[in-house]
Amino acid sequence: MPETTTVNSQFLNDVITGLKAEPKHLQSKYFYDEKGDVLFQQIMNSPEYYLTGCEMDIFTSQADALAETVRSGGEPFDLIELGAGDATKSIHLLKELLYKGADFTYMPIDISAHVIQLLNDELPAKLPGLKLEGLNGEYFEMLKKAASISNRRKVVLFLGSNIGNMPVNDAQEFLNEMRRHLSPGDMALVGVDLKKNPRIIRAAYDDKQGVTKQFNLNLLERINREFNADFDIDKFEHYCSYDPETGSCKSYLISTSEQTMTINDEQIFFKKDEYIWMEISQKYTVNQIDQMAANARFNTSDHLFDSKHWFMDAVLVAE
Ligand code: AVJ
Repeated sequence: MPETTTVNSQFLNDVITGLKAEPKHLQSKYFYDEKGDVLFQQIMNSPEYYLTGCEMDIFTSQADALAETVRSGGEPFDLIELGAGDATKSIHLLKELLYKGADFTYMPIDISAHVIQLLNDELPAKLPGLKLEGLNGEYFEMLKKAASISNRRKVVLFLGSNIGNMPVNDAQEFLNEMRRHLSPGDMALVGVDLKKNPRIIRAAYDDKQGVTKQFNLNLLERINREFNADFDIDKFEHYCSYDPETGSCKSYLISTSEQTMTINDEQIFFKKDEYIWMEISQKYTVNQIDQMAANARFNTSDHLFDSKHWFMDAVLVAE
Protein backbone atom coordinates (compact mmCIF):
# COMPACT_ATOMS: atom_id res chain seq x y z
CA MET A 1 0.00 0.00 0.00
CA PRO A 2 1.52 3.33 -1.05
CA GLU A 3 0.22 5.14 2.01
CA THR A 4 1.99 2.77 4.39
CA THR A 5 5.21 3.19 2.42
CA THR A 6 5.04 6.98 2.71
CA VAL A 7 4.33 6.80 6.43
CA ASN A 8 7.18 4.32 6.93
CA SER A 9 9.74 6.29 4.96
CA GLN A 10 8.82 9.43 6.92
CA PHE A 11 9.32 7.42 10.11
CA LEU A 12 12.66 6.06 8.86
CA ASN A 13 13.82 9.54 7.84
CA ASP A 14 12.88 10.98 11.22
CA VAL A 15 14.67 8.16 13.04
CA ILE A 16 17.90 8.52 11.08
CA THR A 17 17.89 12.32 11.29
CA GLY A 18 17.23 12.11 15.03
CA LEU A 19 19.96 9.55 15.70
CA LYS A 20 22.54 11.48 13.67
CA ALA A 21 21.70 14.73 15.45
CA GLU A 22 23.64 16.02 18.41
CA PRO A 23 22.20 15.50 20.95
CA LYS A 24 20.32 12.43 19.68
CA HIS A 25 16.56 12.42 19.83
CA LEU A 26 13.54 10.37 18.73
CA GLN A 27 9.94 11.57 18.44
CA SER A 28 7.46 10.32 21.01
CA LYS A 29 4.64 10.27 18.47
CA TYR A 30 6.24 7.03 17.23
CA PHE A 31 5.74 5.31 20.61
CA TYR A 32 2.27 4.21 19.62
CA ASP A 33 2.50 1.04 17.57
CA GLU A 34 0.39 -1.95 18.64
CA LYS A 35 2.69 -2.85 21.52
CA GLY A 36 3.13 0.82 22.45
CA ASP A 37 -0.67 1.21 22.69
CA VAL A 38 -0.81 -1.70 25.14
CA LEU A 39 2.08 -0.29 27.20
CA PHE A 40 0.43 3.14 27.32
CA GLN A 41 -2.76 1.47 28.59
CA GLN A 42 -0.64 -0.13 31.32
CA ILE A 43 0.90 3.24 32.18
CA MET A 44 -2.58 4.74 32.54
CA ASN A 45 -3.44 1.90 34.93
CA SER A 46 -0.26 2.28 36.99
CA PRO A 47 -0.65 3.74 40.49
CA GLU A 48 1.83 6.56 39.79
CA TYR A 49 0.27 7.88 36.57
CA TYR A 50 -2.38 10.24 37.95
CA LEU A 51 -3.26 12.21 34.78
CA THR A 52 -5.95 9.92 33.38
CA GLY A 53 -7.73 9.51 36.71
CA CYS A 54 -7.72 13.26 37.30
CA GLU A 55 -9.22 14.08 33.93
CA MET A 56 -11.70 11.24 34.34
CA ASP A 57 -12.71 12.84 37.65
CA ILE A 58 -13.49 16.08 35.76
CA PHE A 59 -15.44 14.27 33.03
CA THR A 60 -17.52 12.21 35.45
CA SER A 61 -18.20 14.54 38.37
CA GLN A 62 -18.66 17.66 36.21
CA ALA A 63 -20.29 16.06 33.16
CA ASP A 64 -23.43 18.13 33.55
CA ALA A 65 -21.66 21.51 33.72
CA LEU A 66 -19.29 20.48 30.96
CA ALA A 67 -22.16 19.49 28.65
CA GLU A 68 -23.92 22.81 29.30
CA THR A 69 -20.74 24.73 28.50
CA VAL A 70 -20.12 22.77 25.33
CA ARG A 71 -23.64 23.05 23.90
CA SER A 72 -23.83 26.76 24.87
CA GLY A 73 -27.05 28.17 23.42
CA GLY A 74 -28.26 24.92 21.91
CA GLU A 75 -27.53 25.51 18.22
CA PRO A 76 -26.35 22.38 16.37
CA PHE A 77 -22.59 21.87 16.53
CA ASP A 78 -19.74 19.51 15.65
CA LEU A 79 -17.77 17.96 18.49
CA ILE A 80 -14.31 17.25 17.11
CA GLU A 81 -11.80 15.27 19.14
CA LEU A 82 -8.10 15.42 18.24
CA GLY A 83 -6.43 12.07 19.03
CA ALA A 84 -9.61 10.37 20.19
CA GLY A 85 -8.07 7.03 21.21
CA ASP A 86 -10.79 4.86 22.69
CA ALA A 87 -12.77 7.93 23.84
CA THR A 88 -13.01 6.64 27.43
CA LYS A 89 -13.17 10.18 28.80
CA SER A 90 -15.21 11.90 26.10
CA ILE A 91 -17.81 9.13 26.23
CA HIS A 92 -19.10 10.66 29.49
CA LEU A 93 -19.55 14.01 27.77
CA LEU A 94 -21.21 12.38 24.75
CA LYS A 95 -23.62 10.50 27.01
CA GLU A 96 -24.57 13.68 28.87
CA LEU A 97 -25.06 15.64 25.63
CA LEU A 98 -27.33 12.93 24.24
CA TYR A 99 -29.27 12.86 27.51
CA LYS A 100 -29.82 16.62 27.20
CA GLY A 101 -31.01 16.17 23.62
CA ALA A 102 -28.18 18.25 22.13
CA ASP A 103 -27.94 18.29 18.32
CA PHE A 104 -24.35 17.43 17.47
CA THR A 105 -22.11 15.19 15.42
CA TYR A 106 -19.10 13.59 17.09
CA MET A 107 -16.06 13.72 14.81
CA PRO A 108 -13.10 11.84 16.27
CA ILE A 109 -9.83 12.51 14.45
CA ASP A 110 -7.01 10.03 14.78
CA ILE A 111 -3.85 9.25 12.85
CA SER A 112 -4.57 5.55 13.42
CA ALA A 113 -7.08 4.04 10.97
CA HIS A 114 -7.50 1.21 13.47
CA VAL A 115 -8.68 3.61 16.19
CA ILE A 116 -11.26 5.21 13.87
CA GLN A 117 -12.46 1.78 12.78
CA LEU A 118 -12.97 0.69 16.40
CA LEU A 119 -14.90 3.85 17.27
CA ASN A 120 -17.09 3.42 14.18
CA ASP A 121 -17.79 -0.18 15.13
CA GLU A 122 -18.38 0.24 18.84
CA LEU A 123 -19.55 3.73 19.82
CA PRO A 124 -22.99 3.82 18.13
CA ALA A 125 -23.94 0.61 19.97
CA LYS A 126 -22.80 2.05 23.31
CA LEU A 127 -24.49 5.38 22.66
CA PRO A 128 -27.76 4.97 20.79
CA GLY A 129 -28.64 8.04 18.75
CA LEU A 130 -25.04 9.22 18.42
CA LYS A 131 -24.16 10.79 15.06
CA LEU A 132 -20.57 9.82 14.31
CA GLU A 133 -18.21 10.86 11.54
CA GLY A 134 -14.71 9.46 12.12
CA LEU A 135 -11.81 11.16 10.33
CA ASN A 136 -8.56 9.29 9.81
CA GLY A 137 -5.54 11.53 9.26
CA GLU A 138 -3.40 14.41 10.52
CA TYR A 139 -5.11 16.78 13.01
CA PHE A 140 -5.12 19.99 11.01
CA GLU A 141 -5.80 18.38 7.65
CA MET A 142 -8.82 16.64 9.16
CA LEU A 143 -9.90 19.84 10.90
CA LYS A 144 -9.95 21.44 7.45
CA LYS A 145 -11.94 18.50 6.15
CA ALA A 146 -14.41 18.79 9.03
CA ALA A 147 -14.95 22.45 8.07
CA SER A 148 -15.63 21.43 4.47
CA ILE A 149 -18.25 18.88 5.57
CA SER A 150 -20.25 21.31 7.73
CA ASN A 151 -20.36 24.98 8.72
CA ARG A 152 -21.80 24.44 12.16
CA ARG A 153 -20.21 25.75 15.33
CA LYS A 154 -17.17 23.69 16.30
CA VAL A 155 -16.07 22.41 19.67
CA VAL A 156 -12.59 20.88 19.60
CA LEU A 157 -11.43 18.46 22.31
CA PHE A 158 -7.69 18.13 22.85
CA LEU A 159 -7.52 16.13 26.05
CA GLY A 160 -5.17 14.08 28.18
CA SER A 161 -2.31 16.59 28.35
CA ASN A 162 -1.45 15.79 24.75
CA ILE A 163 -0.45 19.45 24.47
CA GLY A 164 2.29 18.59 26.98
CA ASN A 165 4.01 16.42 24.39
CA MET A 166 5.38 19.59 22.76
CA PRO A 167 7.89 22.12 24.02
CA VAL A 168 6.19 25.38 25.12
CA ASN A 169 6.91 27.28 21.88
CA ASP A 170 5.48 24.47 19.76
CA ALA A 171 2.43 24.28 22.01
CA GLN A 172 1.88 28.02 21.45
CA GLU A 173 2.22 27.50 17.70
CA PHE A 174 -0.20 24.56 17.93
CA LEU A 175 -2.83 26.76 19.63
CA ASN A 176 -2.24 29.49 17.01
CA GLU A 177 -2.74 26.94 14.23
CA MET A 178 -5.83 25.49 15.87
CA ARG A 179 -7.29 29.01 16.13
CA ARG A 180 -6.70 29.57 12.40
CA HIS A 181 -8.99 26.63 11.69
CA LEU A 182 -11.77 28.03 13.91
CA SER A 183 -14.24 30.91 13.71
CA PRO A 184 -15.24 33.38 16.43
CA GLY A 185 -17.45 31.63 18.96
CA ASP A 186 -15.98 28.18 18.28
CA MET A 187 -14.63 26.43 21.36
CA ALA A 188 -11.69 24.29 22.40
CA LEU A 189 -11.43 22.15 25.51
CA VAL A 190 -7.77 21.60 26.30
CA GLY A 191 -6.55 19.13 28.94
CA VAL A 192 -3.47 20.38 30.77
CA ASP A 193 -1.35 18.77 33.46
CA LEU A 194 -0.52 21.37 36.10
CA LYS A 195 2.71 22.04 37.96
CA LYS A 196 2.62 20.33 41.34
CA ASN A 197 4.94 18.61 43.80
CA PRO A 198 7.94 17.60 41.65
CA ARG A 199 8.16 14.14 43.25
CA ILE A 200 4.61 13.32 42.19
CA ILE A 201 5.37 14.31 38.61
CA ARG A 202 8.66 12.45 38.42
CA ALA A 203 7.10 9.30 39.86
CA ALA A 204 4.41 9.37 37.14
CA TYR A 205 7.11 9.10 34.48
CA ASP A 206 9.35 6.69 36.37
CA ASP A 207 6.92 4.08 37.69
CA LYS A 208 8.18 1.36 40.03
CA GLN A 209 7.05 -1.48 37.78
CA GLY A 210 9.14 -0.07 34.94
CA VAL A 211 6.31 0.18 32.41
CA THR A 212 7.43 3.65 31.33
CA LYS A 213 10.91 2.27 30.79
CA GLN A 214 9.47 -0.48 28.57
CA PHE A 215 7.32 2.11 26.80
CA ASN A 216 10.47 4.03 25.87
CA LEU A 217 12.48 0.92 25.00
CA ASN A 218 9.62 -0.26 22.79
CA LEU A 219 10.44 2.52 20.34
CA LEU A 220 13.93 1.05 19.90
CA GLU A 221 12.36 -2.39 19.52
CA ARG A 222 9.89 -1.00 17.01
CA ILE A 223 12.79 0.44 15.00
CA ASN A 224 14.46 -2.98 15.12
CA ARG A 225 11.25 -4.69 14.01
CA GLU A 226 10.28 -2.33 11.23
CA PHE A 227 13.68 -1.44 9.79
CA ASN A 228 15.69 -4.53 10.63
CA ALA A 229 17.91 -2.41 12.85
CA ASP A 230 20.02 -3.85 15.67
CA PHE A 231 19.57 -1.77 18.82
CA ASP A 232 20.80 -3.77 21.81
CA ILE A 233 17.90 -3.00 24.16
CA ASP A 234 19.78 -4.32 27.20
CA LYS A 235 22.40 -1.61 26.78
CA PHE A 236 20.03 1.29 27.41
CA GLU A 237 18.59 2.54 30.66
CA HIS A 238 15.70 4.89 31.18
CA TYR A 239 16.16 8.26 32.90
CA CYS A 240 13.58 10.92 33.58
CA SER A 241 14.00 14.47 34.86
CA TYR A 242 11.56 17.11 36.03
CA ASP A 243 12.52 20.75 36.33
CA PRO A 244 10.06 22.54 38.62
CA GLU A 245 11.15 25.94 37.29
CA THR A 246 10.37 25.34 33.63
CA GLY A 247 7.77 22.61 34.22
CA SER A 248 9.42 20.35 31.70
CA CYS A 249 9.50 16.62 32.37
CA LYS A 250 11.78 14.76 29.99
CA SER A 251 12.52 11.10 29.29
CA TYR A 252 15.82 9.79 28.03
CA LEU A 253 17.38 6.46 27.11
CA ILE A 254 21.03 6.32 28.13
CA SER A 255 23.61 4.08 26.53
CA THR A 256 25.25 2.04 29.30
CA SER A 257 28.35 1.35 27.21
CA GLU A 258 30.12 2.42 24.06
CA GLN A 259 28.25 0.78 21.18
CA THR A 260 27.43 0.99 17.50
CA MET A 261 24.09 0.20 15.92
CA THR A 262 23.16 -0.13 12.28
CA ILE A 263 20.03 1.01 10.54
CA ASN A 264 19.55 0.99 6.78
CA ASP A 265 23.33 0.93 6.09
CA GLU A 266 23.88 3.84 8.48
CA GLN A 267 26.19 3.27 11.45
CA ILE A 268 25.19 5.11 14.61
CA PHE A 269 27.84 5.38 17.29
CA PHE A 270 27.03 5.82 21.00
CA LYS A 271 29.52 6.92 23.63
CA LYS A 272 29.05 5.41 27.08
CA ASP A 273 26.42 7.50 28.92
CA GLU A 274 25.31 9.24 25.76
CA TYR A 275 21.56 9.84 25.78
CA ILE A 276 18.66 9.83 23.34
CA TRP A 277 16.04 12.40 24.27
CA MET A 278 12.72 10.55 23.87
CA GLU A 279 9.87 12.68 25.15
CA ILE A 280 8.73 15.88 26.78
CA SER A 281 5.68 16.04 29.06
CA GLN A 282 5.35 19.75 29.78
CA LYS A 283 3.55 20.96 32.92
CA TYR A 284 1.90 24.39 33.12
CA THR A 285 0.38 26.90 35.52
CA VAL A 286 -3.17 28.14 34.96
CA ASN A 287 -1.85 31.64 34.17
CA GLN A 288 0.57 30.33 31.59
CA ILE A 289 -2.24 28.60 29.71
CA ASP A 290 -4.49 31.68 29.90
CA GLN A 291 -1.65 33.75 28.47
CA MET A 292 -0.94 31.28 25.68
CA ALA A 293 -4.64 31.09 24.85
CA ALA A 294 -4.84 34.89 24.71
CA ASN A 295 -1.77 35.00 22.44
CA ALA A 296 -3.63 32.66 20.09
CA ARG A 297 -6.79 34.86 20.20
CA PHE A 298 -8.82 32.67 22.53
CA ASN A 299 -10.65 33.82 25.66
CA THR A 300 -10.39 31.37 28.52
CA SER A 301 -14.02 31.23 29.58
CA ASP A 302 -13.68 28.54 32.23
CA HIS A 303 -11.25 26.25 34.05
CA LEU A 304 -12.39 22.82 35.22
CA PHE A 305 -10.27 21.12 37.86
CA ASP A 306 -10.20 17.67 39.42
CA SER A 307 -10.70 17.50 43.18
CA LYS A 308 -6.93 17.62 43.83
CA HIS A 309 -6.34 20.51 41.39
CA TRP A 310 -3.61 18.51 39.68
CA PHE A 311 -5.15 18.68 36.22
CA MET A 312 -7.23 21.21 34.30
CA ASP A 313 -9.50 21.25 31.31
CA ALA A 314 -9.44 24.82 30.01
CA VAL A 315 -12.45 26.06 28.06
CA LEU A 316 -11.18 28.37 25.30
CA VAL A 317 -13.51 30.43 23.13
CA ALA A 318 -12.24 31.78 19.81
CA GLU A 319 -12.36 35.61 19.68
C1 AVJ B 1 -0.19 10.75 26.19
C2 AVJ B 1 1.39 12.50 25.96
C3 AVJ B 1 -0.27 12.66 27.63
O1 AVJ B 1 3.09 12.72 28.38
O2 AVJ B 1 1.81 12.10 30.02
C4 AVJ B 1 2.90 8.78 29.58
C5 AVJ B 1 2.45 10.03 27.37
N1 AVJ B 1 4.59 9.19 28.35
N2 AVJ B 1 4.01 8.29 30.19
C6 AVJ B 1 2.19 12.01 28.85
C7 AVJ B 1 3.29 9.34 28.41
C8 AVJ B 1 5.03 8.52 29.42
C9 AVJ B 1 1.47 11.01 27.94
N3 AVJ B 1 0.63 11.71 26.92
